[in-house]
Amino acid sequence: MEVLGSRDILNLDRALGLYRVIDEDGNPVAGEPSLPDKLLLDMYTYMIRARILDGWLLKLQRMGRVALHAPNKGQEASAVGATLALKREDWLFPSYRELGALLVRGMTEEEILDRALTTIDDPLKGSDFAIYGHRKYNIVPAPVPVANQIPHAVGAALAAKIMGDKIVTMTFFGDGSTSRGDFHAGLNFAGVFKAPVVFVNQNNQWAISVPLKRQTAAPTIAVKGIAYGVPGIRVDGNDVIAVYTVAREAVERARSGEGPTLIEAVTYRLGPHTTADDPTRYRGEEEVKEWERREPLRRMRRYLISRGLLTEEEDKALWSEWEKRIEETVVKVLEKPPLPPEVILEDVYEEPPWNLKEQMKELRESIRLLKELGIELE
Ligand SMILES: Cc1ncc(C[n+]2csc(CCOP(=O)(O)OP(=O)(O)O)c2C)c(N)n1
Ligand SMILES: [Mg+2]
Repeated sequence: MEVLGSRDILNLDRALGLYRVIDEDGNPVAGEPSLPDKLLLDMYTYMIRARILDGWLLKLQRMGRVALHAPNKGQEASAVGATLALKREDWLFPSYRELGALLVRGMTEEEILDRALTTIDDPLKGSDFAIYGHRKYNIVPAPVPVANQIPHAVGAALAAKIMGDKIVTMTFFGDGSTSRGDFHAGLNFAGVFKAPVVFVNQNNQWAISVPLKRQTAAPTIAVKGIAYGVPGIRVDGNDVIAVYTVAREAVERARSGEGPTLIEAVTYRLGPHTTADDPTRYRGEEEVKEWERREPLRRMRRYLISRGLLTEEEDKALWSEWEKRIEETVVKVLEKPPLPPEVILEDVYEEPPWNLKEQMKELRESIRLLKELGIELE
């Protein structure tokens, strides 16, 4: 009897290794990658945009304008590289730390800021149970409970397969999320039914204060896929070209009916878990410094310059162009009015039932009375 039937699925080398295209200093590891120049420059630009926007969200939280932010710094390559492998009609099921992925899907800085500041244009109308998402770009809102998005992505992929739609779903989740049942149920289901889904694990070494070695005794996260019949590929998550290359292969595999892939993108969260966290309480400075040296933007910049696709001057211009554009967007969004209070009763049912209609009437009456009394609503 043949055991599992596929040598590819059992490819332990890929699940235990670390695929790289450029090294930590931006030098090609094994020959020049054969990707179009424009794509390489786009990868870098998306990462710059994600880095600048991330910095603003942090500042806006400190200014009391954003409730909470999960910093992305250091993880831009995984989010940007993986999502660039998708097509417009595919669906993304992100977590809360993938600004770059939202940008690649087409969401603008303005839309992301509208969400974070819950302005009148917030695409999720103030919902507290979701983080980022946008129907227009096939981005399903990231749920607050970690890993819930994994079975969602599997279910959507299976539905597409049953309906004959040639779409692929991609989901992001952290290392800590692999300890939840949703990860295991999701992978098992996807493996059995060959769901067209790409699992992207952002292994950033920490789940708040829990280090990877307390999360699992397995040598890698990627190896976990093998037991479910899902190929696992471990990739340098700070090498945007490497992430894109393996994601493109996984997306093609899914689209051609061969089933799911688990990608482990090895990366590092350089900032705090969220704006409510102090990482100096649980990890040393040395470790952070070590990973700062490996951060994805510096190495891609070095690679592009050494390949002659970018000059030092062009690089500076690119940064200042986006710094200016994003600052202008922040100013614009800060001036927008907040969501009206009525949204708390909207979007629950397509047609509101009698009790919600009654509550809406009462709410409007209260708002009117408060206004009459000259009391401002925040
Ligand atoms: C089911 C559930 N348990 C606990 C939490 C609280 N929580 C939020 S983020 C987080 C850590 C997640 O770590 P990881 O999956 O590695 O993602 P990272 O934050 O590192 O990107 C925890 C425990 C939660 N949101 N949901
Ligand atoms: Mg983590």
